[in-house]
Amino acid sequence: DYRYPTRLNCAVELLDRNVERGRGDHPAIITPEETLTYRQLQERVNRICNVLTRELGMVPGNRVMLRSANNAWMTATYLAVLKAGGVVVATMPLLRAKELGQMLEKARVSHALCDAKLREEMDKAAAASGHLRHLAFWGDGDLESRCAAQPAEFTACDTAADDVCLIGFTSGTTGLPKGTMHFHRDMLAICDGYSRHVLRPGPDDRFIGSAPLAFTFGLGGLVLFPFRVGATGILLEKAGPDELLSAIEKYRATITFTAPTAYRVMAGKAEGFDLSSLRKCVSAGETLPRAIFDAWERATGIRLMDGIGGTEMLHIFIAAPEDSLRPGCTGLPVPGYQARVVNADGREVPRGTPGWLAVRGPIGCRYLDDPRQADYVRGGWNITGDVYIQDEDGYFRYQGRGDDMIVAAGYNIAGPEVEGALLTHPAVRECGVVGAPDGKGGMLVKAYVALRPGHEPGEALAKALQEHVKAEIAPYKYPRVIEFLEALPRTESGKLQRFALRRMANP
Ligand code: 3SK
Repeated sequence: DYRYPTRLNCAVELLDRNVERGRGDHPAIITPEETLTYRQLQERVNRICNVLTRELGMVPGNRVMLRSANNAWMTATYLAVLKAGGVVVATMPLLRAKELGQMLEKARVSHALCDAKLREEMDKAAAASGHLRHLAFWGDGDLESRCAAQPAEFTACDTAADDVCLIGFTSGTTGLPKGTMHFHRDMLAICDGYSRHVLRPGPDDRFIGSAPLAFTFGLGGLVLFPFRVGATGILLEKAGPDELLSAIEKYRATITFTAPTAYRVMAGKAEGFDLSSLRKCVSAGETLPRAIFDAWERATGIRLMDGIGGTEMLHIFIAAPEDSLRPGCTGLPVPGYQARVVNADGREVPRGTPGWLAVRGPIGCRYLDDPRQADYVRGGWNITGDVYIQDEDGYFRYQGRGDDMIVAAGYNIAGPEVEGALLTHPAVRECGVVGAPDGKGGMLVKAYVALRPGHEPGEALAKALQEHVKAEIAPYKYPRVIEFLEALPRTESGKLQRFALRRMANP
């Protein structure tokens, strides 16, 4: 049941309650640099709240951008913004100034807190912003010394359960990010839904994973789910498969949250590590191929728990508990959610027929000032971009993406955005970007490029174009493969036939 009191501050429920209930001395977060108990984290959060409200003039409802890899300060600033009644606008560490600028403007961000390690792009975006008034950094001693001068007590803002507390950005198919708004109660609902009913963690669990806290998959799996039960989140700034394996061994992690591609690599290296602490492993962010499920089970004896979620719905809404999971299927709707497969008119199709996945539940999909709301939310149902089949017995089976998004290595990448970056290179006349099989059960970003006169196709130019994209937008979006064409397939009216490119890329 997802009923909450009308006045509710999720930071109080997730953090302060642990101290009140005797978990004050239990580790809340462990990082390679520091371990903070619930009491120590509460103290840091309170000091940041005081900096925000007394020094930086933050008032309830202000939007605060956060920019950092996963570490203790990122967690503390996140909770502090929530506790002080602000609205978190968390950003992926790899984003560039252009992408940050779009978010600053769209969300009318007034304050930003940033790890000094990532200051370069933040400074550039801040200089161009018409809304940002206060920017503070940690890691260079600034926020640290401001905090030291503030009291360790703070009375939480008396927020409503339905006050917006998070604007999570998701890349749209056009590459223009959509902001999805979430309430204080939503942050608890994912804990009381997916986590409680499917994952079923206990207070001695230690959660670990690779997703940034700016991605709600990471936020839930590494902070909200453990905190709801007084458990521990292990945060790594660098969390490639090797770092993850070493950290599972070192910190005796019990629950992992990462993408199938990471499990594939880790399965091949697992032999060299003591992974005996692991109990449950969650796979999401992209579809889980059967071969990876089998490889992980062979390597660890653990059956991967697949799931599909979305920034729009905050976290996973279809999954299966260990005792009813079925390899090859994503699972069943999380208790409290409904899912169905619909046609283009929004009508449910017969079982076994592919169609669009539609979902509704305790968390609504609310875009920030975006006309696409009417396309993606119909009658309370969020129409996801995924094509699914529902089996006779109710299990949902993934078929593919139905739009221009490419899901590669756990990232959602909008083909048109990569095209936009390529087109700013002087050699590129036209281009199309689609997903292509990576030969290991996943997808990679592939670009088809036609050149302007005077430019020669070849490896050197392909490399230059890749570097150019990395400098323009978040580097993980760069095309891993570039194929040169004389011209791109177009309709009579001149529209790029992306489906024809998709066919070429997926022979
Ligand atoms: O499936 C996903 O991509 C996702 C997105 C946001 C939060 C959680 C998940 C699993």
